[in-house]
Amino acid sequence: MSLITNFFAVSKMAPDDYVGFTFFVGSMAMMAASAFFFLSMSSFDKKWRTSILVSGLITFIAAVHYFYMKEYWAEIGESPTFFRYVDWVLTVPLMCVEFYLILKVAGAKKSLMWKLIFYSVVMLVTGYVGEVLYRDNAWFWGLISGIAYFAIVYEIWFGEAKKLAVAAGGSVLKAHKTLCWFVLVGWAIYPVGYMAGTPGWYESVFGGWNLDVIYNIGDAINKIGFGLVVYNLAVLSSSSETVKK
Ligand SMILES: *C/C=C(C)/C=C/C=C(C)/C=C/C1=C(C)CCCC1(C)C
Repeated sequence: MSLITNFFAVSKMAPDDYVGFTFFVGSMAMMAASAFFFLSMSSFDKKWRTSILVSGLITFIAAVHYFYMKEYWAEIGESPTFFRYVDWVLTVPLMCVEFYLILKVAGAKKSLMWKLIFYSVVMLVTGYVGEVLYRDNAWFWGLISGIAYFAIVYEIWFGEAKKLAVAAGGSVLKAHKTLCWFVLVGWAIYPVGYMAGTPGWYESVFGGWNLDVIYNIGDAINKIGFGLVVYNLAVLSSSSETVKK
C-alpha cells in the first residue's frame, strides 16, 4: 500500500482498542511536531538550523513509521516489531547526532558521535534479536542491550560528552543536562516495554502490561521532548545573541 493511501486508510477501531488509539495519537503528535520544527527552522541563526532540522527529521521519520504501524496493528492485530525497530535504528542514531551538534561549539569531534551511534546500534540490534529471533533467551539479549544502553548513559553523564558540555557552559550545559535526563529516565521506559512483551523471569512483574502502549508513550516523550529541548536551546542562544548586538 502506498504511503498516501495508508495515511488516509480508515480501519475500524474498537472503542476499547487503547493500543490502536496510542498508535493513532502517536502519528498525529509526531506529524504536528515535525511541522512545528520544520516551520520554525528559518527563524533561527544558521548555526542552529541543522539541529532543528534533525529534531524535525526524528519526529518525521517516526510519523511515517507510525502511519504504517497504526495500519499494521489495525489490519493484522499484532505488534509491528519490524517497523518499530527500523524506526528506532534511524531515529536513535539521529538523537546521538543531536548531542554532537550541540557540543560542537565546545569542539566535539566526529569520533564522539560515531561512538554514541555505535553503542545505540548495538543496543537496538541485540534488542531486536531478543524480541524476535531468540525470544527464549530474551533476558540474555536484553542484558547485552542494557549494557550498550549504559555505555551511552556513562558517556553523556560522565565521559567525553560531559567534559565538552562543561567547557561550553551556559545554555548548552543546561540543555545537555536535560537531554542526559531524557536518556536516563525517558529511555528507561523501553526496557520496561521489552520485559512486558518477552518471556522471562520478569514476566510476573510486567506480564500484564502492553508492550506497544509502553513503547508508544516512550516515543512521544523522548522524540518530541528531545526536539523541544534543542528548540529551546536555539531560542535561548539566538535571543542572547540579539541582546549582545
Ligand atoms: C525514539 C526511539 C527511542 C529513543 C528508542 C529507544 C530505545 C531504547 C533505549 C531501547 C532499549 C532496550 C534496552 C535497554 C534493553 C531491552 C531492549 C531494548 C532495545 C528495548
